[in-house]
Amino acid sequence: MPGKTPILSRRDALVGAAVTLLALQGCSSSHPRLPGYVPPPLDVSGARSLRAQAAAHGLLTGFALSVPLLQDSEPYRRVAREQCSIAVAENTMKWGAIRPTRADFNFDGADAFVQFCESHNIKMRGHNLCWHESLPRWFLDTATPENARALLTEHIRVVAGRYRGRMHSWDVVNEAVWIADGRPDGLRTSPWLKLIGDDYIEVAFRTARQADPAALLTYNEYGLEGESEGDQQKRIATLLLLRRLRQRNVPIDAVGIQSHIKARSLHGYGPSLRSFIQSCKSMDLEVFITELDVDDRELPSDSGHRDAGVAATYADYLQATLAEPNVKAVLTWGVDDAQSWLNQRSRRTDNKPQRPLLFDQDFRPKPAFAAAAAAFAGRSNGRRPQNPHSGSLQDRHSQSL
Ligand code: 9MR
Repeated sequence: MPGKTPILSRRDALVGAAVTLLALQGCSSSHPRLPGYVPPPLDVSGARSLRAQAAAHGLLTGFALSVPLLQDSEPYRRVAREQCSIAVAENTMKWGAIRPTRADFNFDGADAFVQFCESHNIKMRGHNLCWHESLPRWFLDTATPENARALLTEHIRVVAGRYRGRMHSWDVVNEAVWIADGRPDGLRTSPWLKLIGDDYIEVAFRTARQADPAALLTYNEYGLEGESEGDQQKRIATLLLLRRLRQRNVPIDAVGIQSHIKARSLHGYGPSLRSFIQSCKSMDLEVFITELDVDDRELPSDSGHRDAGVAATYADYLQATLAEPNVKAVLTWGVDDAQSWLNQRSRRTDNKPQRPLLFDQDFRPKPAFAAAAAAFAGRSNGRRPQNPHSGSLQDRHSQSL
């Protein structure tokens, strides 16, 4: 395995602790098909929930939720209401879902998500207002340099305005940096950039602030996490973008680090990501881990081993990021392994389903759950005392937890 460094041994120690914890609670990391396996009656509700453990350490936590599953599956709803203090709709608030035609907005799914969250005291992230993907066919066919700015601002005014005062945060612009497009500023030549120009990001944030002044406005990005040269370039381009926005007084409050990470990645996770998060702090930006999951394609077939490797990666990654006090929320991209997008988009060579999340296909907590809980608990050790006289953004949101 790559990277046999002190980080690995610390990680292995944490996983050992996580697995021991589960064993003590009556849960095994074994796979259901191993002989003698009995499905564990493990209770992770109440004080043992991630939501409770996160709150005790200054964090919000939860999942990306599928609205169709919220409507169809009671076990899914149960885990969501037990575990989440914050949630995001995986697909239901995207352009593709909300804008069937130029003239129509369909809020059925988004309203159902909001209704579920509000009735269970779960804060909400809105995802997303401006992205190069999930754009409806009519948009691609009819948007022009003449009408694109109005289409963007109208959409943000209507969608963010509908939920004004109710969202914790919006992903206002998603994935605007793409080094391979070769621009000096690192921006992606997305339809928005081509139609509006490079100030589309600024336009989106300013419109979102007007439409929903209380929500934390977030720039959400992936590929920022690792130690590779590509991730380093993306971090630099993203920081330059954030700095330009700050210099122009564009209203932005937070950065979403998506965190689609890999088990046993060659490059690991840690020092460079922490320094990125610290740079965000120096710009008075909060950080949310918005789409955490662990791709297990580099791990062997056996699911017990895979669950341990995935848990190790959660432990390592969360320990690194949660040491930074401006990290305020951790959301995984899905609830249970069976629903993960990775099982559509990133198949394993052995054709076994990936096991990237905190709950298995039967909604049983996995070793990764215990790893996350242990990382939340460990956060208090690294927390700095708060200055009660400071009125910073960070303090304001700590108070709202
Ligand atoms: O998980 C989402 C998948 O179901 C959708 O088909 C896809 C396209 O809308 O988007 C996936 O979610 C993405 C998120 O919106 C932005 N970051 C990357 C996520 C995984 O692709």
